[in-house]
Amino acid sequence: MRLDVITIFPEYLEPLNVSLVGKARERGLLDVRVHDLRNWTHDRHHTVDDTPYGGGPGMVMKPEPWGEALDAVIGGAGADGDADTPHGAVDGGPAPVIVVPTPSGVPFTQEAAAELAARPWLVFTPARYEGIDRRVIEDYSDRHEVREVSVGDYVLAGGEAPVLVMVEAIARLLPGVLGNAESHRDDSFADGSMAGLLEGPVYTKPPAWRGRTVPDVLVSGHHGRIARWRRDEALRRTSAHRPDLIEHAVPQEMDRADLLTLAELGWVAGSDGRFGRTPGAVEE
Ligand code: JDE
Repeated sequence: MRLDVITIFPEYLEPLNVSLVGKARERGLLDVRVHDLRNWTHDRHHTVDDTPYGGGPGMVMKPEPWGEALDAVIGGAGADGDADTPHGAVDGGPAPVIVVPTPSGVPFTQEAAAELAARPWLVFTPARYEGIDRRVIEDYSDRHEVREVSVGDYVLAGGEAPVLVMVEAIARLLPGVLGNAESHRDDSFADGSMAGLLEGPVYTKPPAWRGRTVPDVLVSGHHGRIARWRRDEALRRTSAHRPDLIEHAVPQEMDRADLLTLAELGWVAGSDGRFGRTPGAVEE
């Protein structure tokens, strides 16, 4: 997979040289190219921002540097030079997805990470100031797949940290990046028996630490009881931290023990076929 990042702070992307992403690059699984947006300015001050039309606080990123940078990185002719297939590929060559981090974007989820991990080429455009002139997103959307994506409901000073977040979530899904020891089949939000639930607690040696022992069931060797205990802990944690995930769960996909544990936590399946919390239910 090829990843391009266009930014006014290339040094902010240094973490892409280390750890999981850095190793994936060393092993030739990822081709990461970081570009300085100011290379595509022409004035002596390398200006990338200007005051907003209509007034108001802050500055907006000018369209011209972004247009020149994206044309240089992607190629100016469009994905396929064919107006009928705006997201097609050049002679079967790779079509990039342009990913724009913004708090106004579509939420970035594990599902979005998996979709993007299946694409051969991603181009990230992290913005500073109040964002990028809207015409840039409109213009590239005519010829390419452009995704405005939010990594959470808060406002950051720039899109570089969201790029680091997304690249790490995407890179670990690429074939050959994770070893067996760290495989992702049981992750919170991944498909599988724990799909849609948060992970429960984990323990390792020593068996006693500061007077605290490991739950007996985990050292019992009873694999069925261990699986049941983990599932109950996942349900408890999800109920406490993310009740919205329980509310959207499908009761038919729960087993009898799940329903018993959820009932202890105050959740009952309603006439609408979804879980609801009984008034005055206990949290833990
Ligand atoms: C991302 N959650 C928070 C980006 C922006 C077009 C392009 C970009 C007004 O403040 C911002 C901040 C950012 C940086 O990203 C985040 C973020 N997920 O803060 C834009 C606007 N228009 C604007």
